[in-house]
Formats: sequence, structure tokens, C-alpha cells
Amino acid sequence: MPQSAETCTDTSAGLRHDWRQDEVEALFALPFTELIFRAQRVHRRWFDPRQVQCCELLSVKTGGCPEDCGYCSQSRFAKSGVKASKLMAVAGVLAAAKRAKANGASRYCLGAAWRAPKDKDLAPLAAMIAGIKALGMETCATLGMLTRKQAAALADAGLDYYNHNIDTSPEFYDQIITTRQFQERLDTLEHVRAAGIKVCCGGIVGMGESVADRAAMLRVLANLPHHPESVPINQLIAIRGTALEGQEKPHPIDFVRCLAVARILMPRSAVRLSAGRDAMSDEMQALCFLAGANSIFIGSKLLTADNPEQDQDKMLLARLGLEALPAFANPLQENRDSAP
Ligand code: SAM
Ligand code: DTB
Ligand code: SF4
Repeated sequence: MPQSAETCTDTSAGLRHDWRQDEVEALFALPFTELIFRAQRVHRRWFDPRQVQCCELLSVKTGGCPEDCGYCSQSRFAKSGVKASKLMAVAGVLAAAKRAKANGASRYCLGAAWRAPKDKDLAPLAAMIAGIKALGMETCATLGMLTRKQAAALADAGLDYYNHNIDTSPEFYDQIITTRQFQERLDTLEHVRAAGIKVCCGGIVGMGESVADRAAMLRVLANLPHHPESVPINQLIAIRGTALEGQEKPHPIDFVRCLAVARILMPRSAVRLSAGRDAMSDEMQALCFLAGANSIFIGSKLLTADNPEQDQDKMLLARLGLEALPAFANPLQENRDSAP
């Protein structure tokens, strides 16, 4: 029998890794104002609610990807018009990172349309990572699947975060991607964690999944041995030419619920209001922050899709009285560093 929401949401004792599906679904079923109130309570316990962490993305290797992810413009199976390009040169990446820093980004994330990097790619990537760190920014990369050895090499290069999303629930996964298994995502996450790199892992909302799938995706994340330090929640950008091009957007309230549940399940993680902001009103984004989102991508491009213009974001944050912080304190990280 599903447990009542009254008895299942007390996270005050700390981090849980044993969430049951019915407990998470009960959170989704709460009255919206009650859910937001609980998420706010958790958020304020661990974070300064005025602070927003800002990352900027750069696609360092675009298009031509052999995977068939139904949402992605960079898959070979998509007819999106995105052209395949080679890995960018280090100097171009560093020049772009410098501009991102000047615009207020504290973390720079390198994205590549690979199933997995080749070992020969690791040396230029290491040079990019070292150069970005020398600018005083945190580094993140999202390059597809990694072996244990590749993860260790990226850790040696100084990589702070690795983004690798589970994207959706284990049950819905093969409706979206058939060229790799859900378990392979978990294996890479394990290699990243074992190498000592911080984990950025989340998924996409609005691909035709059920509320139970959304709950299952967040449950899997929360029940990992360590919560990801960063949890990106993307709203599907239904890109023309992809398998999901005709997909309707979720109702804004249903999307905001996902952020609130992520905040409650993973109290000390940065929850990122990720792709899809360009199609969201200021009011919807304000609700997302109220639900506990405290990280965004800035810059007018994500990987291939548009993101709000920098000036628009600056105005939104100012209107809401939020601060884009260069030095963002992540309590999950502090806690892990100080653990015996
Ligand atoms: N190739 C690597 C991989 O798949 O792990 C890294 C890049 S991939 C584009 C990073 C993530 O972006 C995906 O896992 C997905 O969650 C998100 N994403 C990609 N296309 C998207 C879209 N159209 N709308 C929302 N999120 C998207
Ligand atoms: C994540 O969760 N979202 C970002 C980042 N991690 C790599 C990517 C969003 C991509 C949006 C579609 C595009 O730009 O092509
Ligand atoms: Fe390739 Fe990543 Fe796009 Fe999937 S999401 S097609 S792995 S670039």
C-alpha cells in the first residue's frame, strides 16, 4: 500500500539512499504548495537560497554521434542538420572559456558527441582542462562512456566534475535509446566516482514518460551510493529532425514538481534547472528556484540549442534578487571532504 506523504518526507535526519518508489510517488502527489514548502525547508537548511551557481557549456566535438538517443540533434540517426565536426583546438576552447568567465560562469563544461572518447583524445582534453583550471574556473566534461582508466586519466588532468545523465527511468530507457543499456550509464558513473571526480547526473523531463518514470529516475539518483554533487534536470528541447520532435512540453507545474522532489531527495546536491529555459517564462523559472533549483547554464548556447541571452538572465536574477556566485559552496562536497 502506498505510504502517506505525511510519513515519508522527513529528510531532516540527513541523506537517505533507500527511497522506495511509493514514497517518491507520494511526494509527486502532494498538493503543489505543500511540496514547494517542503522543498524550500530542505533547501534553506543546506543552502543560501539567494545563491545560484552558473555553468557554461561548449560543444568541443559536435555531431556525427553513433548513439541513437531520441532527443539528441547530434545523433547520426537525427535529421537535424547539425554538421559533424572534429575535436576543437585547445586555444579556441580556452578563448571561449575566458569569455565565459568574464560573463560570470564559475564552471566550464566541455561536451563531446561521442559514444565514448578514444584514448588519443585524452591528451588534448587534458590540456583544455588544465587551461580552464588555470583561469580559476571549475571544470566539467561530458564525453560519453568512460573506462576506469580513462576516468583516472581525466582525474589526473584535474577534472572536477563529469556529467553523465541516466536521462530517464530504467523502465522507459529503451523507448528513448537502444544503442546502449541503462546499466552502462551506471557503470560509467561508478568509474567516475572511483576516480575521485565529482558526479553530475540527472535526466530529461517531457519525453512522454509517466509520473512513475519521473519518480523512478529521481529514486535511482537518490539511491546511488553517493548523491551526485550536481543534478541537472532538463526539460526536453524537442529539436526538429530528432525522434522526439513532436513531443509536447510537460505542464510547467509538473516540471516544477520534478525539481522540488529532486531537492527533497538530494538535499545537499546542486539541482540544476538545465536545458529548456529558453522556452520558460520568468514566472516558471521563479517557481523552479522556489522549488530548490540553485544552478543554471548561462550563455546563449547550450550544445547545439539556444539558451536565454546573457542580458536576459542577468535581468531575471536581478529581478528575483538572486546572486550568480563565482564561489558557490556545495555542502555535499564540503561534507565529503571532511568525512573521516
Ligand atoms: N555524448 C555524451 C552523453 O550522451 O553522455 C554527452 C553529451 S549529451 C548531449 C548530454 C546530455 O544532454 C544528455 O544525456 C541529455 O540528458 C541532455 N540533452 C541532450 N539533448 C537534449 C535535448 N534536446 N533536450 C534536453 N536535454 C538534452
Ligand atoms: C545536461 O544535463 N544538459 C546539458 C549538459 N548536461 C551537457 C546539455 C543540454 C543539451 C541541450 C540540447 C542541445 O544543446 O543540443
Ligand atoms: Fe550521442 Fe550524447 Fe547525443 Fe546520445 S546524447 S546521441 S550519446 S551526443
